[in-house]
Amino acid sequence: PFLFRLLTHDVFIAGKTWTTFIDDTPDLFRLVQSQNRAQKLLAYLGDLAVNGSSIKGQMGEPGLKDEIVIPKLQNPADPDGPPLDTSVPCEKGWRNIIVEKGPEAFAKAVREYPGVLIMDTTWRDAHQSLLATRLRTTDMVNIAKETSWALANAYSLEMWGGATFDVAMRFLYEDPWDRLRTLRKLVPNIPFQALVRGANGVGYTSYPDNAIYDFSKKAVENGLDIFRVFDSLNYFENLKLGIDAAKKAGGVCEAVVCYSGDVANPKKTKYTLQYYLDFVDQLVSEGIHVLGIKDMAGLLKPQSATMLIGAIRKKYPDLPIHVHSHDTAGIATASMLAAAAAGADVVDVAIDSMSGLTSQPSMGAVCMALEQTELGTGIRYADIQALNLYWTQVRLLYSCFEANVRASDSSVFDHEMPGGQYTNLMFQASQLGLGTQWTEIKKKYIEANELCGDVIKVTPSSKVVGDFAQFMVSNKLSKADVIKNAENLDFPSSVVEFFQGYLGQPYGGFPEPLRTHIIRSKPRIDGRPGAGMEPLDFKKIKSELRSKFGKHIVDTDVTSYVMYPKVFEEYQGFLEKYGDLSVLPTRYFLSKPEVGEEMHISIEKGKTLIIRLMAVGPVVEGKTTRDVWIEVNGEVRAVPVEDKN
Ligand code: PYR
Repeated sequence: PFLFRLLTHDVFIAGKTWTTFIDDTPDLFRLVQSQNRAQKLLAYLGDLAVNGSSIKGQMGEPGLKDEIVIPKLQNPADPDGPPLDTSVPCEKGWRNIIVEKGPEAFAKAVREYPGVLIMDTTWRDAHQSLLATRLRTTDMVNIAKETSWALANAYSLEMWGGATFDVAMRFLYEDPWDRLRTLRKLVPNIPFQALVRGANGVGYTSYPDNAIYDFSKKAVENGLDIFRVFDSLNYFENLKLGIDAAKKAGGVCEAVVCYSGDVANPKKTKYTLQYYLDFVDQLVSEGIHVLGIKDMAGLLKPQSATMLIGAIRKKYPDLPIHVHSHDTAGIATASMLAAAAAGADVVDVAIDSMSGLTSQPSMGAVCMALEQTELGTGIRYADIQALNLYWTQVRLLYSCFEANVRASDSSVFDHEMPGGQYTNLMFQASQLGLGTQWTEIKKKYIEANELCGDVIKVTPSSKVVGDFAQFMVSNKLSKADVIKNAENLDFPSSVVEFFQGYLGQPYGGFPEPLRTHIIRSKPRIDGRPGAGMEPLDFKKIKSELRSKFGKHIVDTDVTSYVMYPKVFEEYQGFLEKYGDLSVLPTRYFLSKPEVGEEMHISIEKGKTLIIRLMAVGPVVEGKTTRDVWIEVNGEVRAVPVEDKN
C-alpha cells in the first residue's frame, strides 16, 4: 500500500518530488495507517457513547443536529440565472501577486488599491475570541471553495497562528500543519495570514532563535503567505527576530504595534501618540512590508483611530497600514470606518454570525458602510449573505463552547482585557468556581496590570496579568497586600517568570522593589530572553521522535513538538489510540451518539463507513469496562470501553 500511495501521490505524478520527498510527506505514511483507522474510529465512538466528549464545552451538547446546508453563490454575470460553479476553487486573487512578484510588489499593490481591503478573521481570531478556538478544520474545508470565490478580493484570510496551533493538537486532535496544507489546496487565490507572537512563535514562551526561523520557513513551505508578527510587550528586540524570520522565509512581513491606552485621552500618559510614532519608526527601519495596528482589546475609539492612523499615514505615505480590533465595547465598526477614512489600507472583519462582542466587527456592516463611500472593499453583499448562512449553522454546532457573553461591555476601556482572553477568563473563572466573581476578576485584572507596571496586554503577557488577577481573587489580596507581602507570597509561575524577564522587557521597565521581592534569588534576564538559548538540533529531535512514535513523524511534527512538547506527545498518544479523527463530522466528534443513530463517515476518498450505535452494555463483572455494540457497514462489532464515570 505504501508504494501505491507514493505512485498515486499528486506531487509524484507531477514529477515534482524532491530528495527528501518521502521523508517530508506525511500523507504517505498517514494513509498507510488507514487500514486500522476504522478500528480506532470505533474506539473513539465507543468511548464517546460511554463517557461523552472529553472536550465538551460548558454549555452542554452542540446546538445543531441537522446536516449543514452549503450555500450556493449568486453568479455575478447572471444574478437571476443558475448559481456560480464553485466545484473548483477560484484562481484569481491577491495571492497571485505574492506568488508571481513577491512581498514588496504585493505591499505596493495593496497601498495603490483605491478602496479598502478586508482580512476575514472567521477561521482564526473570530472563533478564538468567541468559541475558545474550537473550530475544526473540516468546518472550514466544507466552505473553503465557496470562500475562495466570495472573498476573492480579500487582502487575506486569517486562518492560523495565535491559539489555533495549540488548541488544534490539545483539544481537537488535529495537526495544525494539515489544516494549512489542506486549506491551501482549496483556496489558492487568497493570501493566508497567521498571527505570530514574535520570539514566542505560536507558543507562550521564548524559544531559541533557530526555532523561530524554522517555524517561519516551514509555514511558508506549507502555504502561509503573511505573517502578522507582534510582541506581547512591544519589545522591539523580540519583534526584530520575528520580522527577520518572516522575511527570510519569503513571507509578507506585517509587523505590529500592539495598541494600549488611548491616544485621544490626555490623562493616559504612558502609551501616547508619540510612543506609537517612535515605535513605528523602529519597525519601518527593519524593512517591513506592512504595518499592523493590533488593538487586541478593542480600545481604539474612532477619534483615536483618526489621530493614530492619520499621523502614521502622514509620516509614511507609502506604508500599507492594516488595522485590527475587537468589538467588546461595541465600537469597532465605527473605529474601522474611521481608520479607513484616515488612510488605513486593510481592516479586519469576521463574517456576521461570527462577529461582534469579543470578536471582530461584522463583515456585512463594515463592507456595506464602506460601499457607500469611495472606499469599497470589492466584496459583494449577496456573497456575504451566502457565507453567513453557512456560519450561522456552524456557530450553533459549536454552541457548547459559547462563553455566554451576551452584550457589549465598555468597562474594557478600564480593564483592557484582550478579546480572546475576555471569554477565556470568564470560562476559566466559572470552572474554578469563581464565576460569580467575574466583576471582581475584572477589578483585580486592573490592579494586577498596575502591579506589573501597566504593560501591553496580549498573549502571553495578558496571561500573566490574568493569572495574577485570579491569584489575587482566590487569595483575597488587594494591591496593597501584594506589595506588602510580596516576599512571602507564592506567586503563579507565569508571574514569576514575567518578572524574571522571560517574556522580554516591558516599556518603562519592571517595577522595583516588587520585581526583586517576587523573583528573590531566581535568575533575572535583562535583555532578549531567546538570545542566550542554545540552538536546537532538529535532526536529533526528529530521530528521537521517530524512535518514540514511529516513522510517520515528519519535519513539521518536529516544529510542533518544539513549540509544544507535552501537547504534541499527548496528541501522538491520542492518535495511537483513536487515529486521525479529522474525518469525523463535528456533531459526531462532540456529542454522544444516540442509540440507533446512523452516521456516514468518509474515512478517505471513496471509502465511507455507515456506522450505527446498537447498544451500550452493562459494566462487565469484575471490571470497569462496558461493551459497546456498533454496526459498521452491516457487521456488528463489540468495542470494549473503559467507563470513566
Ligand atoms: C494570540 O496571540 O493568540 C492573540 O490572539 C493575540
